[in-house]
Amino acid sequence: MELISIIPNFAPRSDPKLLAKAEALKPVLRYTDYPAPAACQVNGEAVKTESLSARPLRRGDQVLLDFGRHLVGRLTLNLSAAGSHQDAPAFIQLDFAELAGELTDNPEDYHGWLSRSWIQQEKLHLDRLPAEAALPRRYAFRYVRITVLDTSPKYQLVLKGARCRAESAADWANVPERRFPDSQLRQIYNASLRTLAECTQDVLEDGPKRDQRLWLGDLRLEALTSYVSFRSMDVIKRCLYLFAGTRFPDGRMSANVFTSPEPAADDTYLMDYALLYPVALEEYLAESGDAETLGDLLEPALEQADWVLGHWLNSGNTLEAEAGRTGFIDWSDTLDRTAALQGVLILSLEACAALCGRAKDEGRQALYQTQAERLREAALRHFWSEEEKCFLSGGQLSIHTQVWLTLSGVMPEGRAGAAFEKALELPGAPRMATPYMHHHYIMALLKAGLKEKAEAHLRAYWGAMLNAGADTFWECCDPDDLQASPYGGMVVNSFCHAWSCTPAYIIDRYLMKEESRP
Ligand code: RAM
Repeated sequence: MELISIIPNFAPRSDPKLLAKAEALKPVLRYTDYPAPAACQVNGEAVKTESLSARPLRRGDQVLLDFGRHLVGRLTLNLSAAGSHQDAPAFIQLDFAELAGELTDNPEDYHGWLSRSWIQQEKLHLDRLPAEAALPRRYAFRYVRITVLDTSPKYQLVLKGARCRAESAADWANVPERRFPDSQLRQIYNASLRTLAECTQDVLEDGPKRDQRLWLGDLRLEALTSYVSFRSMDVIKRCLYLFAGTRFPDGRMSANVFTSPEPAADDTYLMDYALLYPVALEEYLAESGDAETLGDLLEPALEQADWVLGHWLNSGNTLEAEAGRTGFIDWSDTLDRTAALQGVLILSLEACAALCGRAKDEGRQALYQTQAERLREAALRHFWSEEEKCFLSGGQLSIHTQVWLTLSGVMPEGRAGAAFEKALELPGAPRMATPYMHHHYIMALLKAGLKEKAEAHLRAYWGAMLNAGADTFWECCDPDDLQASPYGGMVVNSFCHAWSCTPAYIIDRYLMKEESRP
């Protein structure tokens, strides 16, 4: 499934008042300096980093620095020359990697549908040594490999030091103290907060390696996790204003927003992402009780559900089969998304009702509630197969459909567990590809009262990333195929990705016992 939308002459509709509020909420970034690690590798051999001053580097030499943790920031190298006079520029290449495995891939071999320019690589000429080479671009990495492309027969390059100035808007002082029953849960919790902290920048980015911008589905999950940890309320509010402030000309919200040079909606619409906006707004208001935001964002939020009702609902109160093409749900080429989207729509309508309730608009509150109920009844009638004892979408059985129709309250009492198992075990059924989908699967297990299964799945799925050496959680993970990528090559996958940060939320809100919260 390639997600490339290009609408010729697309001109987003902007609301200067909302965008001005978003601008005023820009966070102040916090900076932390990390020196080069004490040990590194030169041409594969472990050495003390301080010994590099006495180890001149020649053409082809490679230094590998492992900063010991994931960083989002800017690198500075301290370089000098040894030997005779520097008679030619030094020429070096830097490769940045979140996972060590990325360094073995050759960027030239990537032929997928995303831009190769996301691969974190830099080539530098150094005309005069000694020099402090401060790289202007921000990178997301733990490992940096420096390759000497050339010096000259007269002189060698000396790496005297390296440091990274890391940046994030997350405030660790806000994270409450927690006690964990075992080290696996503690490690999962910590890695999920590191993931969120690295994504908490000028906006809540989807991934600091790629795409470095605001995606609606990711934002909602980041916000939920932030409520139990950093409580970056202004950044969350800023993101909600950005989505409302720049939209499709017909009022629909874009799936993602560019923030530079000016905020601008992308010409990509994903129905489920837009429908989750009222949900995200309701969740923000439940946390903040911020009346000004309700006043500003209520109508843009309601418009998202209204648009779908007006364009895609048939007389039987189910979404047209074609509507499935406009949604995301998960990376999958074969997934029939219509029934899952009906579930998202129901949740969206419920959120719209709650928002109207907050605004004391009882009339519209009742209308949205009735509509949600009608869609729920219709979904059960239309998608439930009594023969299969699960939901089918376009005749297809998938875990995705079961999950969203459980989250939206359509799944008949006591049937979820068997339906989930059947969908997960059916050979050839669409598999869950992303932590985004695994998050919703866990939430559906919890909603169905299957708490032990939810915890076991959280441990197995996010634990698999930790076992594979993750510091931060990934954009895609198939524990049976760690090389899997929806983009035609793992080298462009992001290994610190917003929608993977939710274990801390799930642990804190659903799995942790009271006595673990001192
Ligand atoms: C990707 C990003 C983002 C996601 C969309 C659908 O390009 O990784 O996180 O929300 O796809």
